[in-house]
Amino acid sequence: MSKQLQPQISVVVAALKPSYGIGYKGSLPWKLKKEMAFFKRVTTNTIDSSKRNAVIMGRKTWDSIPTKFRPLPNRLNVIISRSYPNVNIVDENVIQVNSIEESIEVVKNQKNIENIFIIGGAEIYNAFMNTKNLVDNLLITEIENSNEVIEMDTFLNFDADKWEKQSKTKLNSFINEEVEDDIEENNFKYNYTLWQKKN
Ligand code: NDP
Ligand code: 14Q
Repeated sequence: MSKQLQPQISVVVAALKPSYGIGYKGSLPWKLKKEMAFFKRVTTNTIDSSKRNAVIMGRKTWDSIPTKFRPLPNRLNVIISRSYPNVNIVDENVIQVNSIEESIEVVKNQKNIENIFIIGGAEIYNAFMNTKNLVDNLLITEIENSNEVIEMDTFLNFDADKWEKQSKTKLNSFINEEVEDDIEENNFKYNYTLWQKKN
């Protein structure tokens, strides 16, 4: 038996450039079926079949997921709210916590977690990304739009100068699959990208 490494922490987000809009009225500004399937694969798949991944999200993002699809299956779901007690283990798939720090602590105390994915929304992304050296990777689905106006009220605070876009080879090996380029769906075009912190 080999010694366990600490799980890496990765942000997973789909954002519309150039404003990095991610939400509208508590939901997603678009419906992208293949992007949703990518999100599901990336956050679920593990190399080691004896492990699972953790997904960490804000209370508003939890509320936005249709009840029949939550908790997100085959993943440990960690929900952050200021109105929760310190740590509340609801069942084997759901843990409630009341801080960013506690969300990481609780996952690190669980056995057999391969990866930690921060899945939204804006307040949670911004808190994780602005805490130095907390996030290892950003998996950003960069969406471009074909000139129509998309209504958005929630934005990612993303400073591209602090992060370095990695090669497609590195992205493929990180997610353990060969991604498609320039996917077109519902008048949107998008690409999956991997970013790491600059030194
Ligand atoms: P969040 O999902 O980030 O949830 C915010 C809530 O999380 C707060 O109200 C609070 O819960 C809790 N919270 C936040 N920070 C802390 C903290 N430091 N300590 C304790 N609790 C905390 O909401 P947003 O409104 O920012 O984002 C939601 C939007 O993002 C929606 O439109 C959603 O569809 C979109 N989204 C988009 C994604 C994409 O990839 N495009 C992915 C995920 C979401 P409480 O109020 O209970 O105290
Ligand atoms: C899928 C959108 C997405 N893409 C990427 N690249 N990163 C992300 N973090 C997310 C996300 C998200 C949260 C979310 C999930 C919001 C939501 O708002 C309505 C619904 C879901 C959702 C819906 C599902 O239907 C079937 O399975 C589902 C899983 C998640």
